[in-house]
Amino acid sequence: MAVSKVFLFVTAMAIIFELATARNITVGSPGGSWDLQTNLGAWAQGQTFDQGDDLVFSYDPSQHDVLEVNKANYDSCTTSNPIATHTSGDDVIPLSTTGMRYFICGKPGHCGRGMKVAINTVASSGPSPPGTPVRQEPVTCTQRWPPELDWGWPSFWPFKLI
Ligand code: CU1
Repeated sequence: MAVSKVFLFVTAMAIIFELATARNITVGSPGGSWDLQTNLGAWAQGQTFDQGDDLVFSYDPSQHDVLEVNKANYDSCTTSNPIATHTSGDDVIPLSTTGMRYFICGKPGHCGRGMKVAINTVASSGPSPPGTPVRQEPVTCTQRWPPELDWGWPSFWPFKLI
């Protein structure tokens, strides 16, 4: 019994730790974006992408889109046969596995003008640095029913005996 409680506690702490360390990483931010002006290669060099983080592409969907492609198509800016196409302007891409992933803009000429980014996701490396936004999960409450049975008369009872 005591052992299983310890196990539950450790498991719960591990889950909480994972939630607290997963980050939303917006491409190009701060100071840039998924656009033609930002030096996305330099931006990616300065980032660490941990497994479990979310990659966010935030952009004007009338100007740009996001294609996930293989390395050959990334290198050659080939927009046909992408692995995935994202067009919402606020695309959240979970980095659920480690390794390289490649993203280019599918609009004519944009990839060739530098709108491309290669993301190297690594195994989670521990706590986020201070000031890094954490993902908030909704809190759910469990309510006992009936709620007032434990302590006395139900509140709808018209008379108090004492
Ligand atoms: Cu673009």
